[in-house]
Amino acid sequence: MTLRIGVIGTGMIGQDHIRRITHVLSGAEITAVTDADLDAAKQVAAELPGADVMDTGDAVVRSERVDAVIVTSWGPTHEEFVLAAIAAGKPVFCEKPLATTTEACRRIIDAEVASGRRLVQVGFMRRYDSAYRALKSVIESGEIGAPLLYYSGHRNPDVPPSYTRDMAIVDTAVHDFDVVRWLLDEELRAIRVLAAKPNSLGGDLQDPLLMVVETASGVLVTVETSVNIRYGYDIRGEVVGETGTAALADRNLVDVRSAGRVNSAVPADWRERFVAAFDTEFQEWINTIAAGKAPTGPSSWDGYAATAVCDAGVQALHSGERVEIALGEKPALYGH
Ligand code: NAD
Ligand code: ISE
Repeated sequence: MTLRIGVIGTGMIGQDHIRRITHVLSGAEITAVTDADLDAAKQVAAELPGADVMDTGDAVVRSERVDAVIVTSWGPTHEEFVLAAIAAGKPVFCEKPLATTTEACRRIIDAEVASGRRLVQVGFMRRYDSAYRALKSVIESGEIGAPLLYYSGHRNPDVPPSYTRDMAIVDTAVHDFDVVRWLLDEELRAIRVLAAKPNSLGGDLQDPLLMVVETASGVLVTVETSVNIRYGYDIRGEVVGETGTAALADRNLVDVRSAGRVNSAVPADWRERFVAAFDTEFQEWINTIAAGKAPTGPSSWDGYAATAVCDAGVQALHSGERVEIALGEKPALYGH
């Protein structure tokens, strides 16, 4: 069966996902699109012979020609569309964040639990990256002993003028929070945020930030966000265990040695760095949903937990204090 997908939000990442589903992956087609800017949606649909342009996200969800929904609109709109998909009993892939407040994430969890089955997957694509998957295997193998420290470096060459200081946490570090929960298989319990000497290229932005996050078992995680670093898009990760360390290696296929120097490329942005991860993420989601199974990727609980760390992180940034994270009990629908 070909999975018929409706896309809400045809901006930058919406178009990128439509491209991969239409031209790279198999088993799915785009049958409906919408955007708050309808002309933009029409332009995207012009390249998609089978796609209807709908007036609203709600119409996409309700369309009889849509089996599953992708939400790639702005973060504050995610809750409405995810709840609509759950109400319609349709699987929904929501780009990060699941929602922009813990309360909104809780409402999504409540609705999904009430529906009795998992319908929601959140777009934390790092879990599908081959280097991160290899790092997780090393940790789980016990080869480096129990993890004690983890460093997560998240560097962007630049950010748009609309990027605010809180976004270093809620838009950028949200990926680091999710991936460390997944790598170490435990929740995060407290966060402190320190602002370094500001990068003069970032205008008034407090950049870089250094976050110190404690896991439930006491592993200390440092997250660095540097979002004006110019040289490229660089994602670092290193775990220090009791008897060894393991780090994401540079993912360049070729090191060039010439004129007394070693040179290797750095990705330009998240699209280039995670292109294969996004492809794997969507192919696995399409295969699972088309087979009539529940999604197996990051859940509403994962989206909620990451947003809860972000909320605490923003509070910690503003207050300078250590802020605790209380998630409450995890519903049985989301496993152990
Ligand atoms: P964007 O601004 O390029 O696109 C968002 C689109 O949503 C816009 O075209 C806008 O008109 C549309 N929109 C807004 N409100 C809408 C509504 N109510 N109904 C329909 N359309 C609406 O933004 P983007 O960079 O594509 O980001 C979209 C989402 O993807 C965000 O949540 C962002 O955090 C996430 N994102 C994830 C990654 C990743 O690495 N996984 C990377 C970039 C963006
Ligand atoms: C962007 O929204 C993403 O999700 C990227 O993965 C991240 O690196 C970037 O900082 C965000 O702005």
